[in-house]
Amino acid sequence: GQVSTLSRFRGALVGAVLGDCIGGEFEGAEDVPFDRVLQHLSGLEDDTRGDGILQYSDDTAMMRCVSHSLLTRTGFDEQDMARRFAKEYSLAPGRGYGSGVVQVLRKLASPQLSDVFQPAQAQFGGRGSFGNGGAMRAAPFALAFKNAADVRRYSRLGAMLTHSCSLGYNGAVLQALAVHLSLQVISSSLLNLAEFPYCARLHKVKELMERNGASIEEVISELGNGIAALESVPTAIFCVLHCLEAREGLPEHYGGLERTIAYSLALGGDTDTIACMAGAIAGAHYGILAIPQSWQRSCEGAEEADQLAERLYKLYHLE
Ligand code: 8NA
Ligand code: MG
Ligand code: MG
Repeated sequence: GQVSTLSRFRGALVGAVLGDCIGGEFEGAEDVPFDRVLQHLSGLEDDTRGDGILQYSDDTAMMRCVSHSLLTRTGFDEQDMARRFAKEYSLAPGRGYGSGVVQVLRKLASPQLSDVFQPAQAQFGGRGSFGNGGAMRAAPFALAFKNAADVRRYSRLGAMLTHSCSLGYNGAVLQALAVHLSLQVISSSLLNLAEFPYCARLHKVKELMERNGASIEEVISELGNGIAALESVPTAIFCVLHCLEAREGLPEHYGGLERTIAYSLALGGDTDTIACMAGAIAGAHYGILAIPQSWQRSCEGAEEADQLAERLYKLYHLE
């Protein structure tokens, strides 16, 4: 049946948190056989393991900051968002942040800082970070703004607080636009998101889709599974599109969202972040009812993400 817009909003944020929490298990692993993925996932159905057993990482920690800031300021406020990133990091520095971004987060904590974009610009000898840390937290921008131009503009600025390299912030724009499209139209339109310099990668996504049976190895070698935004945002989009239909190696009773998360983990590499991004896009497409209750219960922060999504939904309709 029809998936309501509210259900899509909830699916997007809850899907992102689940990808992060569930994907953390395999972060950095080289290749992850499907049976290990399925074993990990079926473990979530064990009621004796307790609620919130899987903790979230930097991906969700920063995405919460983005949501809270957009809600509190009823729009984008770079000072407020920067302050929230810095505070979150100082309260919980052990969430698995990238090794470069922590320098930015420390500088953002300084009350003397006037230009909140400056610390990011100083990274990596002035080139800025091309990591996927801007993209991993970009979903709420699609939930706060209605038109694509605003989603583009504010997701870019929000990413530039830590990622000033164009590959870093354009990855965030691509992720936010992918969620934006999934909230309203069929996901095949994701392939039209040829945002420079990502268009070559998106053409590869298209090619792999047309090959219809691409192996895990081919996906990894052609799209990547790393911490660079260029090697993970198009990969996440591929995971969603590839899992629109049933896939060999995955249980028949799995719906599209379960397939998407499982498949993202099987790629190995930066599994929490790729599953987080794919989870947001898939969640926006399938809606909250497609996400197993037991998975939601297992993940720290899933319930809060659900509430934040509902509040963003109200904000979105207020504009
Ligand atoms: P970041 O800005 O520190 O970038 C991540 C890493 O990418 C850096 O530490 C560098 O190694 C490299 N890098 C980025 N830009 C440049 C550049 N211009 N020149 C040379 N090297 C560069 O942090 P981020 O927020 O982008 O990182 C996000 C990722 O790191 C997420 O996956 C997150 O979960 C985290 N993380 C990943 C792993 C993993 O094994 N995949 C482990 C721990 C943490
Ligand atoms: Mg992480
Ligand atoms: Mg990661």
